[in-house]
Amino acid sequence: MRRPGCGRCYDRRVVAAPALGRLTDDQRAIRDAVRTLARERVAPRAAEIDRSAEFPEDLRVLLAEQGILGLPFPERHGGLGADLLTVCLAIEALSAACATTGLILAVQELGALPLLLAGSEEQLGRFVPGLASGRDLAAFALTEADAGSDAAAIRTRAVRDGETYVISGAKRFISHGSVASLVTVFAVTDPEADRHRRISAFVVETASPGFSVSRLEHKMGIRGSPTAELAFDDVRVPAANLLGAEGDGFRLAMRTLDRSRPGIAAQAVGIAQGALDVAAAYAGQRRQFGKAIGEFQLVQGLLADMDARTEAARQLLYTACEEIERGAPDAGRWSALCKLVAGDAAMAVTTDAVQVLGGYGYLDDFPVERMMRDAKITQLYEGTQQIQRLVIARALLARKP
Ligand code: COS
Repeated sequence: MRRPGCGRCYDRRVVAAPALGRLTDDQRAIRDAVRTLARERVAPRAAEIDRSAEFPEDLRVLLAEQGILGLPFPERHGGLGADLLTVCLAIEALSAACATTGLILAVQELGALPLLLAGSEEQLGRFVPGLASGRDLAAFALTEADAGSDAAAIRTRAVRDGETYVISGAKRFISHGSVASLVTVFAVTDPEADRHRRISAFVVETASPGFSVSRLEHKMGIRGSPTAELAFDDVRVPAANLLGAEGDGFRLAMRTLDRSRPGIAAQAVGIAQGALDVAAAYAGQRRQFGKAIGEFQLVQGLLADMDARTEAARQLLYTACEEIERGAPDAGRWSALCKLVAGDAAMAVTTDAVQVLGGYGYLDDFPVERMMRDAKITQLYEGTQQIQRLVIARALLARKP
């Protein structure tokens, strides 16, 4: 059987979504710049990052140097002050080349959001410049082994002792937990309080004595992104690192996810677009029965459905970003809607991309099997698709008639 071209060269075929009239000139310029960077510098590294399962420190430095990690942060503390849609455009463009690299920006935003939403000026001044410059990475530590979807069930404790809190417990499934300098940790400060009032949020510096990474997970996809189990063995944190008031933690976690889930939707749209670009290029080249397989209507149908799913998810994502940014009262619903639709689109589109490539799609010579493995996580993290449905349905049922 003749090999249909070099598999790896498809990694460089991050083409692009069509231009969109709804974007501002600034948004379009940032999207195009990140897209070029993704095509030239990120895509050539994607297969090796997946194979080695090593965090791409070189690409973290690149994103920092290019100011991309500064996008979500206010200008007065060294960031670029980008709106949510712009951050998502950057995550989307990076993820079309490499989902692990797109996640560097998404997790930076997720880990920092509790600080950005509830931090005092003093706290912002202390922590944001390092994050905005990309010198420091942030992580978000809510989930525990027995508290995933039921986030209020966490057991990690924070006990006040003079001017410090002493944190003890363990966190699991923490993206960037082993490479972050700052981790936002959610812990129980008042075990007697109502389950949604027991929890508080703290910025923990990972250099603190008692903090350790107890294990790294071996994963199906996003393999270059370290997912860590964290141990807190009487970690002393200054009381000045408490975000908001004691008992605000659960609501702060929910408000964070309202704003961070679009980042995962953007990652999903990027993965879907990357897979569609490869599949369309392949269908134009691969010949069977004397013609390009793209000339067969069954293949055309696959490509058209992939495009429709990707574009529909993208448009919903952009609308959700605009709604959340304008302070829509049902921001949580918009956030859940876009992650639900985009995550499912990414899974379907990448699966179809493997189908278009046939047996070659199943080989790691081509990027689509990696994209299919990477897509799966977008249906799981930052709330499973079932949790997104629960959030959407609760918002509908809470509407006044
Ligand atoms: N913004 C502000 N407050 C919110 C909120 C939001 N988006 N969502 C809920 N709250 C408030 C509610 O208003 C409620 O307050 P009152 O007690 O004053 O009425 C309180 O928080 C509890 O809300 P709820 O009853 O909905 O909490 P549940 O324990 O039922 O949990 C879900 C709700 C399931 C939505 C939540 O636990 C969740 O999102 N789970 C998934 C967690 C997740 O995504 N984990 C991934 C971690 S990051 S990889």
